[in-house]
Amino acid sequence: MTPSTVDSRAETRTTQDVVQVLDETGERHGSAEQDRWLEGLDADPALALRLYEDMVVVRRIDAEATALQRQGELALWPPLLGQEAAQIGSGRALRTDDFVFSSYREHAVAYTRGVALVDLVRVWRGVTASGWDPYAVNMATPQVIIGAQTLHATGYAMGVQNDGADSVAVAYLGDGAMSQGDVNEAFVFAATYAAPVVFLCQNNQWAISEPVTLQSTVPLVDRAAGFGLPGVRVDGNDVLAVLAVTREALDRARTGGGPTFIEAVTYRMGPHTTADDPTRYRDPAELETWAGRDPIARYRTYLTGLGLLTEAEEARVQGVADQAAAELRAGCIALEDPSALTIFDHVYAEPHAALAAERAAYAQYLEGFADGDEAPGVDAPGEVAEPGTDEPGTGSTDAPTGGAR
Ligand SMILES: Cc1ncc(C[n+]2csc(CCOP(=O)(O)OP(=O)(O)O)c2C)c(N)n1
Ligand SMILES: [Mg+2]
Repeated sequence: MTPSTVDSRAETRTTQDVVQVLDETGERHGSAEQDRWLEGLDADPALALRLYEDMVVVRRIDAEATALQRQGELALWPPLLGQEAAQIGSGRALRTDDFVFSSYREHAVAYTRGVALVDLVRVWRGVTASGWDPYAVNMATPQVIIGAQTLHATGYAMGVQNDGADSVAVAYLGDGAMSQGDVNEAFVFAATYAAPVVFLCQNNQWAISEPVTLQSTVPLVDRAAGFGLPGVRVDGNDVLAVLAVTREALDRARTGGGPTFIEAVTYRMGPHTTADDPTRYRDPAELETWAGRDPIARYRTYLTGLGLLTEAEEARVQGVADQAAAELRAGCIALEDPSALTIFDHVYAEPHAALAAERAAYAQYLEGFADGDEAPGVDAPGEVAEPGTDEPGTGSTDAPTGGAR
């Protein structure tokens, strides 16, 4: 297939159509309308620096998790590299009582919700079916079924509406998800019920090896109007612009104005997952173009220009990032393998005869091995032993659930 370029048809709009506060050089020239949503931030240097720290820390966590996968400690990891501003800018706009329904790449959003670092990797290590308690952080665990979370968010938002509360559901989705039936159904329900939900689409230009031009021949944001959703296209590599448009959309939802669709234009700088090799389908020049739009670099330039980001502060932030990476690694490696029989634990809420029989049969099978529980395929992630041997195989790169490619 032909690699797409950033100038492809769905990307031909000018920057005038894209909300931007900081340009690629880190210069600020937002409008009064955007500045209205950034007032608190402008008055609070600590918050401005916090956004920087967040982005640096999540990039570091992401790099560490990628390394852990390469070292066989995780079965799979979907990197967020390049999408830090889209995730931190939106995540930090939320209130604690808002509820997030994400896809599988939103590690930075999870970080803003207070998800423990080790909980980010549990599921990717294959030691649990779900990484954390959604109600403890008001964020559902990662959804691998493309687009399904948009329906969950819309249903949740309709519930909030019925309760008379003013919290908001936020659904994160990708450019590829825009072609899913579920997503289009969610848009219809959200619009017609004026549900308090924000759809945040990170258009990272790719759905595995398919360019966004195969999802749409017009900018994704233009789809919103057809559903009756207000739509906004934002520079997803501009943390301040993303914060501003998300705050505005949340305010609309809280005050009875219904849903909003946000297209955050960004770029997946790494592979789709650690099982993917983007050099097979992507033009290196495209990566270079987007590297020049790096979300952290431009914000660093901006803060440095304001005198907020001193060398001492930069060193402190790097220290926080290194500490987070060390915590993630230590937590990951200390995770214990569950008993293979726990796979049957949460299939049904009530006891089920057929499942009990399957469980008994599997238990008997496991007893046939000298070390009981240690049947092939339940060793450390990434090591798949051949039946009847203790030798690790070539290493599985599939998702624990076989879901995310
Ligand atoms: C319903 C469904 N169809 C197909 C897949 C396989 N799949 C996994 S990721 C992916 C691409 C999704 O791309 P996008 O929505 O742009 O999100 P991104 O990975 O870029 O964050 C596909 C097709 C899936 N997980 N679920
Ligand atoms: Mg995508």
